[in-house]
Amino acid sequence: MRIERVQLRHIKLPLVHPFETSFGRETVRDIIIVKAWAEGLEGFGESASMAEPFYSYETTETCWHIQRDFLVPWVLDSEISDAAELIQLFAPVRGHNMAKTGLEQAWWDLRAKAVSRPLSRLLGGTRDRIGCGVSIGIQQSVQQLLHRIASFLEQGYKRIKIKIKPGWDVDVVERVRQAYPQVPLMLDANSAYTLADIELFKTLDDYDLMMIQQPLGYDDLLDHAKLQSQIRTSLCLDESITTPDHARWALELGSCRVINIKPARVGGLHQARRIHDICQQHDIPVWCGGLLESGIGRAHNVALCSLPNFRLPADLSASSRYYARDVVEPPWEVDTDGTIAVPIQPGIGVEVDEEFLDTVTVKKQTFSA
Ligand code: OSB
Ligand code: MG
Repeated sequence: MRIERVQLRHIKLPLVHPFETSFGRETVRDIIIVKAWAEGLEGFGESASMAEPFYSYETTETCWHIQRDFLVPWVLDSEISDAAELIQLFAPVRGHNMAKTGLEQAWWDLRAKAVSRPLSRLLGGTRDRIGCGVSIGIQQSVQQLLHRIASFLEQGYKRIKIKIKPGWDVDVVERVRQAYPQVPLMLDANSAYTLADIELFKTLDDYDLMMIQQPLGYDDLLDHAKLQSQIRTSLCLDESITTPDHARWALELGSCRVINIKPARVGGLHQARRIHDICQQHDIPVWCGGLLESGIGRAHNVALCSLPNFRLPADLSASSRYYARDVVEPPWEVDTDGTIAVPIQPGIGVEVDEEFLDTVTVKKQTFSA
């Protein structure tokens, strides 16, 4: 398949609720939506970057630069017959996985439409429904957190993930466990701690947590292995796993017992599937994380989650939990049983609302072969 035209748009989508983590507070999502044309078809992908380089070194500006000056010209100059070729084409650019993901996903959507298959099935997925968990940011008070947890459990979400940071950790977990002794619960520290905090993690062993995500350095594997060997609770890596090799290293070192896969973080669906396969071979479960994606990135995440080793609930919520209006039709809905249905239409399976996209676009550029 030869991509004939690519359009990049930087959108600003206001969040209905600010999202606070140990690294900062998000109120608007700055995302790049990628549209690509080939063989009379249109495909969409998303670079789920942030405005600031706090979760990852990439920003919306660096994504735009890397796409405009390198990736887009290369794509427009090439015949690409499978995703591995696309990964090879992009390989000279080191890192910049979010920039790569937007284009890679647009290619997958085109490919799935060209063969008239749902993206999930083209990837090798088998599930019809995906179990959803919810990731709850740091709140103003524990009272407010408990209130939000109650509301999400009522909506059917299957597990609760709460963000922690120094000063918002053990006491909060204690209060949550008092209120909800049984609820499947996990924590995400987004790299806010060091090995010097080991006693805190030993204390957290008493709270029957499903896992603790990325407690230590954002690019660390070794200290996580040391921590994992001294606590009972499973560690899960997010930020540290940016390539299939990192997944392999983490498993060989014993840095974690679970891996969170986000296509945006690892350079797209092909690399995400490779990490899924490596983990499956090691009998390590994976689950799909999120970056507050628009409905387009969410569609790619849903398709990915249909693969068999995605054995734990994803950070996938309904569109309305993030945005007053999503960029796709229909918006993503979570059923009362806490699951999202995998679309059966060809490609990503949702329609992109380009008229609405125009109203939230701050920059747009089209490139032709
Ligand atoms: O660490 O998983 C994370 C959002 C922004 C940046 C990092 C993370 C998150 C989330 C949100 O936890 C998950 C979602 O999309 O609902
Ligand atoms: Mg995380």
